[in-house]
Amino acid sequence: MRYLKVIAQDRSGKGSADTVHFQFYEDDRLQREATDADRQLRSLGKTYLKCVWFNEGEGEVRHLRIFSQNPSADGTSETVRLHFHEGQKIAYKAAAHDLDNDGGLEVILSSDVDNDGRADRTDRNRVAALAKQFLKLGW
Ligand SMILES: [Ca+2]
Ligand SMILES: [Ca+2]
Repeated sequence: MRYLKVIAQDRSGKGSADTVHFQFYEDDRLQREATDADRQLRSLGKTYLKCVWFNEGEGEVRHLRIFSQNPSADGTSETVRLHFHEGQKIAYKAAAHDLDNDGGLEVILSSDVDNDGRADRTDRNRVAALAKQFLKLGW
């Protein structure tokens, strides 16, 4: 199974994340690493920073694992799942579904993904943006 691991870090100790790392995994083996200097990953990194799920210093305990599922195996992705991890534990999750397989995401399941204390439309927009930006990578 393939997934993308996204890690944000507050390396300068200013109380907000300043660094985003990306690790592409296949069957739990690291295939490729990248940063948000990679043009393809810049907007995904920006959206992820808005979720305020980051580590102090160079920690990696908090991270996002994002992957797609295609139950009908027709070559297009029907579901994108987002697991916000605290170590091996999933702290919270979100998902985006393309029900009619037209490339648009009709159903967004989301809690307070950006950790501002409210679960609202902004959270669903962030999940939709992360899902779309992830699908563009074709991973
Ligand atoms: Ca659709
Ligand atoms: Ca929120």
